[in-house]
Amino acid sequence: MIKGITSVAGIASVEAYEGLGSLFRALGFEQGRGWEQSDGRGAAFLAPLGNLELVTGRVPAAPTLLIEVTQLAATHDIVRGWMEEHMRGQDASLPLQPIEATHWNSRMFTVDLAPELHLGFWESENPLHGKPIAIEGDLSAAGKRFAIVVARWNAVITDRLLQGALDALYRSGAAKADVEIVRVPGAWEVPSAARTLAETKRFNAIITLGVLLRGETAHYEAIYTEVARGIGQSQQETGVPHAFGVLTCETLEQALDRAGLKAGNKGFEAGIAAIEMASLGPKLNAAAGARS
Ligand code: DLZ
Repeated sequence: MIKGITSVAGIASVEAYEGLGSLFRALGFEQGRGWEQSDGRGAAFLAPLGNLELVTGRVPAAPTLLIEVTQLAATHDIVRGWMEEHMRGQDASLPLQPIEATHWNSRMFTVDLAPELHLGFWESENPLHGKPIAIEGDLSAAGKRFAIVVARWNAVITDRLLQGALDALYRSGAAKADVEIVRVPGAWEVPSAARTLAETKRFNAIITLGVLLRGETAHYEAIYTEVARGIGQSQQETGVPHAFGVLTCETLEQALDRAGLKAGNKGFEAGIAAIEMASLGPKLNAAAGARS
């Protein structure tokens, strides 16, 4: 039932709030979905793992907000560089402590980034500590850019697929300005448009949508094979994830079932896959970097 833990830190000044956002992004936090109201706003920064620790007896002399990292010295350098730039002139002795050994087989440094924000950054001596069981993408589309290529042929169905894909993106936090929709004549044209978009490197993922009906297409298999191959090739050669939402159906009824009736909406599923893959790439690169 438990899904996650949120620690809320109130920041008194707007300047400090905005500055801290730049530091947390530089440290590699993933930006989550924020909020804004007339009397305040919030910015979320996501970490792959979290835990709530209850302590009794000897309480460790550590801040109550601890961030586990994989490269403590590099983290210390980033924090020091940021403080020198953002807190210059405020206090000659920066409230950044050196890295020290803890009594729990780790090394840690503490820092006061704001009067309300006392943090401890630490790294375990055991390289496997805190390692997630699997690396996987998350389902936040906030701050990511998507292109959707949708075929006009069989528009009664592809429009529903498009609505499904947009539903997935917007409900997962994508901004409307970050979603580009491109319409092409038919499924045959989907791969080349997807490739052109992917090559711009402006998008974190591409969603391809179309419907091929066996009865309507003389060389159904040949067309389908080329469309699937072209989309797959574009994904592999550009390195930009492409979600595959091109339906191949025997009948119109079958296609309708997959576009929001009996068998879900394949456009929605393609949208969710695109969101997940858009965040997986950076995580895989970060994991590879941490290992090297
Ligand atoms: C020509 C054609 C046919 C017969 N059937 C379909 C179909 O079921 N689904 C689809 O998306 N497109 C179809 N097309 C159009 C081709 O994909 C393509 O747009 C045209 O051949 C022009 O290149």
